[in-house]
Amino acid sequence: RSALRRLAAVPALALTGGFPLVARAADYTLKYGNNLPVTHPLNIRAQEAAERILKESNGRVDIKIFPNNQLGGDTDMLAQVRSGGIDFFTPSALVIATLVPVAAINAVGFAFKDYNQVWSAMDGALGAHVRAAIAQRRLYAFEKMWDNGFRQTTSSKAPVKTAADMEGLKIRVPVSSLPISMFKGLGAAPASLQFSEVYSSLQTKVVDAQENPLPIIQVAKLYEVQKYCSLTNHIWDGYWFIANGRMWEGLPEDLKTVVARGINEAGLAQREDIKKLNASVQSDLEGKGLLFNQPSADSFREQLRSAGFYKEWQGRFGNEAWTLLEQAVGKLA
Ligand code: X2X
Repeated sequence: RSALRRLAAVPALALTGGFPLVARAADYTLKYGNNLPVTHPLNIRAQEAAERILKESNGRVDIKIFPNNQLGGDTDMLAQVRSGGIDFFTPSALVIATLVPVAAINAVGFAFKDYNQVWSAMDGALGAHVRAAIAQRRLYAFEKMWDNGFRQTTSSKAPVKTAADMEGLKIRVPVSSLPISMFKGLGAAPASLQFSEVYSSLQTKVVDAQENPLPIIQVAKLYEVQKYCSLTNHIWDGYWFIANGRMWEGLPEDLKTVVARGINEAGLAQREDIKKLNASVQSDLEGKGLLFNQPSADSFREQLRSAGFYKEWQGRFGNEAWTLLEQAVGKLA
């Protein structure tokens, strides 16, 4: 449950003629947990948002950030934001899909061609459809999704040049059924692990490969335990900024406005950060020793089609969501 603190400092103020001896405690001290290192743009912009919200609420809303899986892995944080143990969480679409299945729709393999398609879909009808599904689980999803990025494949074994190179590959994927189904469809041997376990599982060779956007490979130092990076661009992934529904409904309207503005505008700035980072991150990672290659998507898409991946997920997501996706990206299968 969120700490709703009363104004303990009021009597002190009265005795000192309005000069505050004790800093006034916030009315709402809210906890936000996430799975990323503090150096990731998501944490940098969230910190800025927290400072802005504290100021614009005149000290009434104080958001405390717990980055880098301090409060547990994704599965734990998802449970905590549902129970009210924490107030905010930023699960990737893949992760919140364990609770709200349609949320994985943006992660359908090789669907989005570029960021224009991504943001017009996620800020438009497809995103609205997912937010409505999230609301049904008594979680509030802020309007603007934050960027994770296009996911790329790294390995300590060999570069992935075509779908055939996926055969038998021991690859870590997030705890989510869509990437499991997709990598099985490609012939790989995927294993679901929380992000908190990725570095060590690569280091100890529990798995040989993983897949993540380049900024994550950079801030989590995965280049230290991987050798090859294949620019597969297989999934576009983003973070939903979500709040516990009861906490959100209980917040006065004026504070809801301040919090939503702070978070949504920080999300838009974070998208720009990732965009800028995307221009330089590959050469930074090359400097750190990762060897890059750029496969064509054709063999992967072909393999997924013949494995029945698109048909299966069209059925699982339902025609309404699938039609919204295809309106944004064109026919998939
Ligand atoms: O766990 C991952 O791979 C990450 C960091 O991309 C997500 O949050 C899904």
